[in-house]
Amino acid sequence: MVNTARVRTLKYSARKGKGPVIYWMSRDQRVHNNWAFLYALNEAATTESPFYVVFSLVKSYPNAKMRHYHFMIEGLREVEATLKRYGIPFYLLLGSPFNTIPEFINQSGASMLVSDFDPLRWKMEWKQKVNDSIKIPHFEVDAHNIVPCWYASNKLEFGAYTLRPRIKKLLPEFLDNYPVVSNFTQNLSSKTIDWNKVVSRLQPDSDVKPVYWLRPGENAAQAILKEFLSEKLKGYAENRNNPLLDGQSNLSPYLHFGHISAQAVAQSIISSSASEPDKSAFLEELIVRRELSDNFCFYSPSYDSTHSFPNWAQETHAKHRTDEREHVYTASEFENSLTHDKLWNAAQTEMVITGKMHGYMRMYWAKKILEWTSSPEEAMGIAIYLNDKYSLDGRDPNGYAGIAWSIGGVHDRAWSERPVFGKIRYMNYNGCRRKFDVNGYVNKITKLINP
Ligand code: FAD
Ligand code: FO1
Repeated sequence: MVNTARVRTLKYSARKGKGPVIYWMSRDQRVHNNWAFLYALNEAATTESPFYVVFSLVKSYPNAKMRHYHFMIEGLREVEATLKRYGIPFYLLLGSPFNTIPEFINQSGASMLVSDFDPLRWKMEWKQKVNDSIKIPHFEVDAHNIVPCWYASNKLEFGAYTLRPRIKKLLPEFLDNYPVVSNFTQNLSSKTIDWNKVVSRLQPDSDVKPVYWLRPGENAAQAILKEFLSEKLKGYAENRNNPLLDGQSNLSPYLHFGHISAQAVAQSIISSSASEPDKSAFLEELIVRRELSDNFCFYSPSYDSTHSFPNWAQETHAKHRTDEREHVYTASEFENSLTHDKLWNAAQTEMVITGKMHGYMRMYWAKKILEWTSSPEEAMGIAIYLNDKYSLDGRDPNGYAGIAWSIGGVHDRAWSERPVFGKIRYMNYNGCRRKFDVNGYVNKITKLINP
């Protein structure tokens, strides 16, 4: 029922007995359209074993703030309620997975562990440590990519142009239909979670407040998708790069936390009646660009450092390292929108206030950080720090790839050489003015500050 190419064995061990099958939910925090969930459920059903879902909530997730924990926990509350309806126990474990998961496995007498794929280093470290202290088989399922990351390519891809043909060829095999969960319910139950107590024990940094313009969770994600299909897909190819229009889908926080399946989104786009140019423009981003980011993080563990830049970019940065910078700002000047450039300041303010900067502005935003810092290393550090701290969709492979593209030419080619940037693709204020009404965007953001 689950294409075996989506599954890889992280811990070889014979499965003994009929103890519970555990789905350790982490990246794909949803019940429906989730291949990791379905694989574990099916393994339990075929051996008449109990099926439990667990989530290990860590206090110190890298640079995560109240804004992110709020969005995620609201989504997990919905997961708990949905699983209760299916009679599937859901356990929220507090602490680092390398302690909580082995402990839960021992206490529950589990016979198999299933987790969902995530190429981020700290996630892979979690799993390595868990594997070192368990004796049961551990399978990992790629429930995030349409074409499983390790199957689409077994190496670091140079860019969209090298990964796209591989994905296109495999799509028909992996755009298969999800089985419906309700055929597999079991009538077990788990203690209802006291979420207020969870949040008070978590005490996440409240210096970055939750946002309320996007409702978290699986149901809200479906509503956002429905609105995109009916209101915004038409004209997407044109509108998506204009920061004055609300032309993007706003799906990225839901995709980041796994509240919605990219495969299900793709299937609804493909079957919609929108024009080919609009559909292919969106699918290029949703499938090729997004799955290219996982390829980048999976095969380039230094994805959050300049070591991940291609050689031509490393050379050009080395050559221009001592170029005179017209402006140099500190992290706090950037963070507080205190540069000389009102357009850049507006983009930063949009991210701080709403938790989501417009996609076009993200490129300009990151490239100017390269231009106005004394080194590419410092630029990477500041861009990642600010993006992870304020963006709802931060701490994501798309972010590390997007910042490495902007600052280090990852997945891009060399352009005509100039000071500071060297051959890294350049973007400037006048280029933005040619594309959209800069003052209109600045005014739109100013209204956010004084509504
Ligand atoms: P839509 O235009 O509606 O796109 C739909 C989906 O396609 C997105 O949710 C995303 O999953 C995917 N997608 C779109 N553009 C890209 C892209 N360039 N690369 C990879 N996938 C893409 N995306 C994040 O999810 N988290 C981040 O932290 C993040 N940081 C970025 C930083 C920089 C400097 C740059 C240049 C890009 C970054 N992106 C990031 C990629 C992209 O800007 C966002 O995915 C997009 O703006 C999210 O808004 P949306 O879902 O409304 O976009
Ligand atoms: N994943 C977990 O398994 N446990 C957590 O406590 C957790 C917290 C968290 C906070 C902010 C954030 O942006 C992501 C967080 N994640 C957590 C990971 C998330 O579920 C995604 O899997 C990855 O960030 C995407 O690669």
